[in-house]
Amino acid sequence: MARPKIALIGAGQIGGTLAHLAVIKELGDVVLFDITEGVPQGKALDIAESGPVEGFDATLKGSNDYADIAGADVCIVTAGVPRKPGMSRDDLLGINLKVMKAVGEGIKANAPDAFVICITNPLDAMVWALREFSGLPHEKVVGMAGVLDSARFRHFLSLEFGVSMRDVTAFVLGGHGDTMVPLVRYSTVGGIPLPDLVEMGWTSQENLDAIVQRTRDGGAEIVGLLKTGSAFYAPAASAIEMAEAYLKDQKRLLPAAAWVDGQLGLKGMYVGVPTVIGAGGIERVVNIKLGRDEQAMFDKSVEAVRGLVDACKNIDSTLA
Ligand code: A3D
Repeated sequence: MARPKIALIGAGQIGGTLAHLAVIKELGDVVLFDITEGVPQGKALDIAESGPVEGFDATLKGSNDYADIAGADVCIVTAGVPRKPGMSRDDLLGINLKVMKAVGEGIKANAPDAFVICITNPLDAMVWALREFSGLPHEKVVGMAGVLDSARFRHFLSLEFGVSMRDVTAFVLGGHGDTMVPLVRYSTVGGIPLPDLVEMGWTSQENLDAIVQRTRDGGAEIVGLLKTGSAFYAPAASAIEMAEAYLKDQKRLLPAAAWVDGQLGLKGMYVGVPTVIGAGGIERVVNIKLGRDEQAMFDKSVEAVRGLVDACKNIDSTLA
């Protein structure tokens, strides 16, 4: 059986890391696409040359031609520009919307059967626009944010509790922005919910609140340190987890920016929710029950996403 084909649209910081992770995990053959000449070819060759040392069986190709993504099983989209210090994700909207148009048309023409994972910011609006431009089924187009935001939350919690990150589960919902909703009640250490751990004296409410805020600011913290771009190792690892869930039909329960139509009281929009990812793409949106405060935070986040989608429609009349 032929190896799956993974097309990475955008060969920048995240794109290169995605390529490396995909072949090390032997998820399939990789095509790195970018508009910049030489960069995808150089990164593909560099990673391919690590093959004899790493011992993976996969091919890599760099390209500036959409024809090379033909028949891809998975497309992961990072094309566009990242944040610089002082910028919000929303400041990227105008530039990256144009990029989504080109990418959406490229995928539509060459890889219409792919499972498409969008990473480009502002995430929830860009995944919506990418779906519109590509015309693919909603369940096959999804945004990566929740896995990353939850991973950040899990990392900070494991430091606080002095336990393995593997034993910390966490859920972050809503849009990928300042209004994201880390769900304390649904986050656990070895199955024990965080509010119980506060009662048990493992941490204080103040420390927990500070961790929630650090999670919300997790992207900005990295941007502030790097100064020349945004996070790329953890975002790439997160998207690879989603791609693997699809390619291996793992039915993983992962938070993702998915099309929600009916669940959580929402009608027809992309936002971060718990999903089941398997061979059908987004096979299920988990209709979790939120408490009153959680619902209020989620509603605020949903409004912020709606505002960004409206801004897209104002910029590009074909989207209205
Ligand atoms: P960067 O290293 O600049 O790579 C972006 C690449 O896109 C560059 O190589 C560009 O040449 C390429 N590009 C630009 N326009 C096009 C086009 N029309 N077609 C194909 N390629 C194009 O950025 P990065 O890899 O660090 O980040 C990529 C995106 O991910 C940015 O929008 C970030 O804001 C976003 N991001 C999202 C998250 C989430 O959790 C959602 C996290 C981190 C970064």
